[in-house]
Amino acid sequence: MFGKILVANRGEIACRVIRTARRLGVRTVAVYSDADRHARHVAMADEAVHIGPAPARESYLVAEKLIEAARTTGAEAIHPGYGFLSENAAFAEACAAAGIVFIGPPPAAIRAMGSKSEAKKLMEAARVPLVPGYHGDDQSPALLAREAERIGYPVLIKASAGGGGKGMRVVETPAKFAESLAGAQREAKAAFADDHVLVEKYLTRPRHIEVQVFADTHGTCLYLFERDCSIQRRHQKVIEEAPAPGMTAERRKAMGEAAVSAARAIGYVGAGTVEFIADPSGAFYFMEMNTRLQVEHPVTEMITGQDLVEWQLRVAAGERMPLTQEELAIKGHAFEVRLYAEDPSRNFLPSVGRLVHLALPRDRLHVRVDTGVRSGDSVTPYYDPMIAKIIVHDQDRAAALRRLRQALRETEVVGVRTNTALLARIAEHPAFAAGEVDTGFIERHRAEVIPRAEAADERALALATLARLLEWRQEAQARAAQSPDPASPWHRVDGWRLNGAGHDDIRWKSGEREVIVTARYQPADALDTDTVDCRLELDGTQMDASAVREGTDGSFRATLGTTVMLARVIASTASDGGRDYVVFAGGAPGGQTLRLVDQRDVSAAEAAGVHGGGLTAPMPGKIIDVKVRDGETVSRGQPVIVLEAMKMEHTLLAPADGTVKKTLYAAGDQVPEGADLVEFEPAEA
Ligand code: MV4
Repeated sequence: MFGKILVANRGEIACRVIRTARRLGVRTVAVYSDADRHARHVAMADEAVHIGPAPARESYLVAEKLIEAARTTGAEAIHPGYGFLSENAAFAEACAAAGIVFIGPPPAAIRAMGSKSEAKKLMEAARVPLVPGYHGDDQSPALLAREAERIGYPVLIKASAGGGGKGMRVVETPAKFAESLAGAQREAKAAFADDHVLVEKYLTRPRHIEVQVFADTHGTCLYLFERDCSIQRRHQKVIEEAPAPGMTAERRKAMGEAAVSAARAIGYVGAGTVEFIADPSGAFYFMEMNTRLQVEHPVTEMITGQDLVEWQLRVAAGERMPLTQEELAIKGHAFEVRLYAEDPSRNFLPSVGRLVHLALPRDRLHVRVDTGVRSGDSVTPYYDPMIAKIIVHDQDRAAALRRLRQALRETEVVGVRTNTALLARIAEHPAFAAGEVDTGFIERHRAEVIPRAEAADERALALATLARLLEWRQEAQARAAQSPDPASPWHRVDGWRLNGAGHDDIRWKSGEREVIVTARYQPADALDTDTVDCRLELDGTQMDASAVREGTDGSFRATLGTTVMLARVIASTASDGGRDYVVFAGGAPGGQTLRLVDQRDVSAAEAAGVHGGGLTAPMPGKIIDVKVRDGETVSRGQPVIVLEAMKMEHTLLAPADGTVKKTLYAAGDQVPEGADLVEFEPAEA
């Protein structure tokens, strides 16, 4: 076993690898960019090496810096994690050339799976099932059209060099084939500098089922069963589970053996995943192979009781795998959800900012949380905005789903917008509970699972008001303590009025709605900072309300009418300077956000990046497409600019009907956050 390894990654996967290495007595070297100087993975490692500026292309993607860091610290091996250089054959070769073990597959295996069409040829030879189709070198339109006829419509045209759904076109009828082919070839040329395409039978309502494989250097190759990753949004996995709902033992064995054949066909070593697409009948077909450990590997670990990073370290050190195929078995069911900093109300645009408050479910028997951040850390625009993976396990799918719902109710994030509500709505959805999962699930149920910016409910308004009143009491006590006259009536906070019972009006904004909550008090003789007793009036209703502070984290025990509950309300200052109060209390997962309205409040439009007459960059990135011309008339919501940031494409839309006066950047330009991208004249101007 290695004495010391370098972890060439960041975030949760770096922390996860370090955790296993530490358990095995292997010392660890972390690497970090300027943005990660104080990151969790740096604190967890035995030593750490600075590798450059925040942008990944200047740090985590610079092979020489990673190899130099391993050399100077005496690390014998490098674990690449996932993403970054984990599937870069040249990096794997550079490690070997430097006498450093690359913890992963041989470079030739990485290359073999790098091209879609090459991979399919290898799979065909290994008798791994492929979707009926054509992936030959003859790319003449006439031949491709004949092949489409042979396959039978609808067909799918895919870019050979593509991936992740890019460069795919569904063709329903022969009449549309030529035009779709030309479009797909143009797109493939533009995106991948390679216009080769393949044509396949289009599978409707497919499921994404992948098989974890593992091979050592002693000729053993086995499978650790399957994961269902069909719950995706725009080719980003959202919820993964193992085993796959409805899987039969026979099909599990067939898929496992097909996956092992695929791995053997390319001389695989280490952890790998063979992805299949399955149609409603259960027939499955090779899609692609990932030559790395995947984000969702924990669900496999939970149902098999194995630590796949330990297996990686042992196999890379030349050891045999710890178990045989016969010794592996499935126990129970596991789910993983990916908690992302993204804003559902802005088309799931990544949401960057400081994690003012982060409360994740406690690690315990049935719950595991893999994260690379802590409260106070920031989600930056430089890297994938995943906050944490929440993994649950129990004896069967229904029990595991109950654990997942509870874990999501315990998840609290303030400071960035998140997809918590989306995750909770999917987990609560009857179709999901019934195991009716396929890649179209989110789109099919979008009205129920994609949260809208809804106004906070009455309970949230009351709880936020109680929190504000408690805050006032603490502020008043602090002022009194610093005053030469602590008993002065000016320090009272019971809404005292010269000519009437004490009351205060607190004004809230939630969604498009503004609400005033009036709090009426009984005269109090002493200033008590930890309790509030009042009568609340809002929306024409009244309720007796009280709060007793519990702890210092914003928690309090509240009584609203006859209902008693534990609530937590986190106040924070938003990027536009306004005060937001996020209410977490037995209700909407993800919390409900209220803006405290005071006269200095800025307009919502200014906060949303639309000001004056233009469109601004919501985060730093590269312009990859300008979809409008100067002088063009556009309608509200029309795509105007496509910006690449945080490994994703973001389409910026026209904020209103109007005219594009001038586009200020061209495709290929790098733009900073807040840069004006378009001079825009709203129609009503
Ligand atoms: C398909 C398909 C339907 N029929 N191939 C999407 C990206 C890449 N992983 C392959 N993908 C698909 N290939 C045929 N012949 C539907 C998809 C697909 C998909 C596949 C797996 C997971 C999510 C998906 C989302 C949309 C489309």
